[in-house]
Amino acid sequence: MHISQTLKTVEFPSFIFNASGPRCTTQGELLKIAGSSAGGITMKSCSPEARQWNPEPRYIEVDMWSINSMGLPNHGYKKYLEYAAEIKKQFPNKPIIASIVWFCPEDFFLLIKAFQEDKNVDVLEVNLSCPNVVGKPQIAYDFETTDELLQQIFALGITKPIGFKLPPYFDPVHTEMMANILKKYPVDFITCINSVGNTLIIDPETEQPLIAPKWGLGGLWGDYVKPVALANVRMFYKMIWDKTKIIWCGWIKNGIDVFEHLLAGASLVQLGTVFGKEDTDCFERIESEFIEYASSKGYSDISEIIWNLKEL
Ligand code: RRO
Repeated sequence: MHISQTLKTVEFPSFIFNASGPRCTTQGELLKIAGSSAGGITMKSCSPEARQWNPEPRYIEVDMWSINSMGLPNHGYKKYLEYAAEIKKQFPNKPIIASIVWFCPEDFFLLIKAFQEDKNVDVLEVNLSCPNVVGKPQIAYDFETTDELLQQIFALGITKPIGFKLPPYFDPVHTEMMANILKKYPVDFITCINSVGNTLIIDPETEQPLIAPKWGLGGLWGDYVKPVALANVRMFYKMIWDKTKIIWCGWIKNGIDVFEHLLAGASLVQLGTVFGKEDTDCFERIESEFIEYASSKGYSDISEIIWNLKEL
């Protein structure tokens, strides 16, 4: 089965790798991903200065779902430049994706320039959808601001593959509004979707929310989020397939989930919760489950599956 993929000029030996989220904050965690069968290494979303974790409990997971409010913990962007140098030294053939978060314009452009100019980072993923920082909105729900930001980003003269991590949209009219903005710029990829932001789960026994930060509100993943992710991938692909690739990030438990998302239009796949739970073994497991399932249906190349969803 042919499972390599490219983003602009960057080659991924496998289209399956980690999402910016669990187990990608420290240099040790990142090196472990690089040494696994993951096709690339996504680093934790970073800010200009280091940030601490939100207070506990900040993450609860059961079989069907997880809720998180980690709070964008990271070591500050300068550390991720150092980590990227070490990863590249040991694993020169694995692409490194820097995940950059928006706080205020000056800091944001400083980070984008730093990763653009760095010789070790291969791909820039701009996170426009973190739901867990008090007082900071999920930018990609504000279409006007997103348009202005993209205009300013591309004015910097970006040459590396660059993409944007989006929140879920629940109305195709909104998907279309965002697609129309993306189409104005040379966007190489979008990552669909971030968690469903600002949800609340209550424990009736204790009469408390399950997580502490932000009045109990947090980002939701789960079996019932997968159809939202699938719909976002399908609708975006329909609107922007000719110029922008889609990375799917959205509750993958097994190889068949991966197969479904390729059918909906994803070209690459990021693992989040499952990676948090199983560690790097999940990359090999899910890749071989996918290969077994796709081969049993007669496919020999992922390009034959992408956007091959049959109409009813
Ligand atoms: O760190 C987090 O709390 C977090 C981030 Br940056 C994000 O983009 N999405 C999410 O669900 N959690």
